[in-house]
Amino acid sequence: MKNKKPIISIIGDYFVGKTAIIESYLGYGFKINSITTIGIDIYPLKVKIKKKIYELSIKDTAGQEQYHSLSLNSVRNCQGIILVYSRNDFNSFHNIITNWINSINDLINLKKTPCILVENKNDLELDEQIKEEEINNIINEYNLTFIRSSAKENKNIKEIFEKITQLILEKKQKEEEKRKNTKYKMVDKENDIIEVVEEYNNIGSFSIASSKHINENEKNSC
Ligand SMILES: Nc1nc2c(ncn2[C@@H]2O[C@H](COP(=O)(O)OP(=O)(O)OP(=O)(O)O)[C@@H](O)[C@H]2O)c(=O)[nH]1
Ligand SMILES: [Mg+2]
Repeated sequence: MKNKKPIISIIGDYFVGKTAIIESYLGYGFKINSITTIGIDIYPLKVKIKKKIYELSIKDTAGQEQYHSLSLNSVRNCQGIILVYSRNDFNSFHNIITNWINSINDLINLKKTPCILVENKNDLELDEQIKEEEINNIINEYNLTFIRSSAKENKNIKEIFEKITQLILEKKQKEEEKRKNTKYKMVDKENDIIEVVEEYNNIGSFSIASSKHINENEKNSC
């Protein structure tokens, strides 16, 4: 059995504040002149829920157009997704609903993947806002959790990472329940991740079991 941390991809257009959200969570402070992400940066990160600490691996992707296919590909082996748009950039919201979501959904089943939609830069006062109805349409269609944040003011940043961890734990619990109620048993298979197993060691980190279903006939050969 392989032990791995759950991987979360953070995705969205250029300049919406993806890196700022991660750095704000990690306590690195807020940079007005940030450096654009090139390729993918990986951040190890810890989340505390109900006195237990979980370890996650965050893939901070690049929003610039030339990196889009690389950023998209990062969702293939992840257990959760954080989609980010910026409150003052209607195009970044529009791109979530017209480009990012459809492209992600071509690669994985988004409705079955823990996913949070984040509207960042909520410290900015604006005359015109993205309509609630449009936001609701997309969150209802894809089962998304919606959070408004400000990396600048560190508002709702902790909540983003706590929520995605909770969603992953809930998914794992549901899968375990389903597994208990089936006559099939689980076997290990690399890169076929369908189960997240918590090992409550002293730091409470996750491990992930790679597994697949086999039927009764196959059992004997195992
Ligand atoms: N006012 C405000 N500005 C923010 C906030 N978050 C990020 N910014 C600013 O937005 C700009 C872009 O932030 P980044 O975190 O680099 O954006 P990104 O999404 O990682 O961009 P790429 O790496 O190019 O894809 C920077 O100038 C930040 O200072 C926020 O919550 N409020
Ligand atoms: Mg970045």
